Amino acid sequence: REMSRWNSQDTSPPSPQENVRVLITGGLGQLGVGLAQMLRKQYGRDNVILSDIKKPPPHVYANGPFVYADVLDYKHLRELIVNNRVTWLVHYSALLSAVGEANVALARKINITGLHNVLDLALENCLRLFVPSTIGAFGPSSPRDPAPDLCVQRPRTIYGVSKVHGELMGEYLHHKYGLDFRCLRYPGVISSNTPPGGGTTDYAVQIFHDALSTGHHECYLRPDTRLPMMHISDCHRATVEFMQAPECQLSLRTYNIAAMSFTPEEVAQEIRKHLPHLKVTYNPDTVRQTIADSWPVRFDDTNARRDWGWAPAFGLEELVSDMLRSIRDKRT
Ligand code: AKB
Repeated sequence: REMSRWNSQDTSPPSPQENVRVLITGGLGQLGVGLAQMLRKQYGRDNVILSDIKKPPPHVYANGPFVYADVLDYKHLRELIVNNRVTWLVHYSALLSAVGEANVALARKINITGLHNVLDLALENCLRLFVPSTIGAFGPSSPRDPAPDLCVQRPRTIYGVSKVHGELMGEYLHHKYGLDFRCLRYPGVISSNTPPGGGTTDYAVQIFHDALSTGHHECYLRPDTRLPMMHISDCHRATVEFMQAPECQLSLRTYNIAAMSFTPEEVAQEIRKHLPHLKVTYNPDTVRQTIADSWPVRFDDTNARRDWGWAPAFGLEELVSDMLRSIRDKRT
């Protein structure tokens, strides 16, 4: 294998002049469209290509290039990378925690076989590769409050197992062949435009929509279930800043990033400051409650803050005001 050109001791972040060309897989999930928007502002509209296996809504076509790409189709993915002179790959295709438990075989295929394709192609084509990991990469035997970057990781979901596998494979290929692998462990991500799909933290998005529509949210987790969470704009900014960080600043290849941690009852209380009549009832479902109980309640992100300057902008108060305002704006 050829050594990655990113293995050289470059010290400056890639600039638009270096011709960054990004391909985002799984681009129609919760995170792809917003990340593409942020990257397009910096690198140009046509240098960021969204891809997925679904047909996008018209506004996605209108805002920049979109192509069909199935991460299980190695040859087609290779063609896309070569023909489009791709230099960065952001790999967002994955089945999340709850939906993964409902379809383990499919989750294994997408999250593990799909990842292997992407890793091979990144190595072959000297790409800078970003793969998200998650709070779900930890399990009941991990330290939970806080969970550090390096500790025991024995998750009990196929999603978590596939993410630990991704972290280890990427780091292995980095050390052995110089692959420029970069991985952030995301908390639950809260967004107003794009719904999450099939995760354990999804209630923390739905509660805002319910608060503004019916005024009643039925929560599938217990009121005291504390989990790390983050506003989507912090998540996008962390991803872009991390991708731009000079290699010499990275003492790790997989970092925790944190912003806040809250329970369903705490977020409901904060929403009630704006909508006093919000009613929340609790009907914990065994699968998602068991998953949540095995995840960290807080993330230690000291290394990300020290190495590449990570700092979140949104706490719980700012998150709640922003979510209510932007959902309201869309409804009017
Ligand atoms: C999920 O709940 O599965 C995801 C995650 C925390 O990775 N949102």
